[in-house]
Amino acid sequence: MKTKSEAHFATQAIHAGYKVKQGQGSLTPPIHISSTYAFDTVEQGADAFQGENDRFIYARLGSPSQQILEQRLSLLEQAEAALATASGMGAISATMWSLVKPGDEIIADLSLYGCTFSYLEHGLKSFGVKITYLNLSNPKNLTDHISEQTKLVYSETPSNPNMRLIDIKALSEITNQYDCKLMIDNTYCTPYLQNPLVLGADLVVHSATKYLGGHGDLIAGFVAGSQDDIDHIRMFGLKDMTGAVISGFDVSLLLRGLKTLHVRMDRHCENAKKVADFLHQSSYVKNTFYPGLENFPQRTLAAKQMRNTGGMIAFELNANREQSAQFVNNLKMILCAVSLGDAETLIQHPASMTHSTYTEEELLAHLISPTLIRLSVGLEHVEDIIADLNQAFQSVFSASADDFPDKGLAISA
Ligand code: 4LM
Repeated sequence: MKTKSEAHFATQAIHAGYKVKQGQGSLTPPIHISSTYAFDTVEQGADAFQGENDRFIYARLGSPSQQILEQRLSLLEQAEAALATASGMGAISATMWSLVKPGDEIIADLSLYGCTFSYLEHGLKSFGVKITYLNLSNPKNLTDHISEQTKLVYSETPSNPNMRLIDIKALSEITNQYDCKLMIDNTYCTPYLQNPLVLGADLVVHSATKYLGGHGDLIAGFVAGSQDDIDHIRMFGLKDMTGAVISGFDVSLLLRGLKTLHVRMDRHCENAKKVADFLHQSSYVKNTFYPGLENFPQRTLAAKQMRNTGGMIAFELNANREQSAQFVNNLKMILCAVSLGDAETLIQHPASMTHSTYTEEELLAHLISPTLIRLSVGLEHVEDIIADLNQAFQSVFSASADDFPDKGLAISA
């Protein structure tokens, strides 16, 4: 048997960071809910505050069960260290607030999760940080713009909701020439499918609410990177600025979710490929965006940096916005909900929901189509997922099926 640090992903997802003797033999690590930790003496407390011993101090700085989680997450992302937070937004905001100051520039990709966009646009910008949005799918756009003022380059890949990829290695070769960090949101892929740090990024963030938890019963996030960066984010962005601390109960749920991540992701990918093929072949669908499709424009990049093509699909119907909403409303098993990565297949209309933080003009400028539909393919039997999509197509389009004989016949929105 290999040692823990050399073990395969599945083994680390189940064992890393915890030995049963730490928990008096309990298979499941104990939940620590204590808010504070007692010292033997004032001197011992003083040393703890100076980082001169490894005593726990107060739960805003960590707890024994959080430490297990963080060790496991750092191994899965092949990072020196990780910091768990109360939400994905907690990880993103604690990290950015720790790394930039007024006058600095953040360059972000055009297409971002709605609340990340809102945080940059309405949060950091109003504190004097310059925010520039570029199409980072073309690394030349970064080369042409980056300067000494740029301290952070930020992107999701694939992007939420429109599935654009960015080349992590190519961007890191550019940021490495500056005093600038590359930060990647790896929520859509999880560390099972993609490791941004291995590809050259400096920091990776996640909404652990999604695939990592996997059961729609917690909100959490994490950031991983070098020990120095994580120490700084913990002691400043988390402790003093956001206070976005993960609860002991959510630590436990997340550790449970991680144990099955690899098995669930394999099935998410398998189901999503079949659903994407179905959508691609349907005459009711104008465009299907999924990295596993033959006609996906960035298929080569997907094969280079992702180990599989994931469970998220975006598509546009040969229909206007009203008919697209009607299609979603006619689904019977598939649930109309935000969030993603759960066992249940979830569908939503980004322009109305997750990305309603963008104005109509901003949606277009940021390459987010107002008629785009986002599908998080779940773990139900794939034939039932496809049957539900099919019956919703029939109920919306059957009366006018003859109007949609060919792919590519778009009715303008
Ligand atoms: C959603 N997303 O898309 P918390 N990064 C990415 C995300 O998709 C999200 C977050 C960060 C959705 C939530 C309603 C790529 C969230 C933020 O929700 O704060 O854990 O993660 O449906």
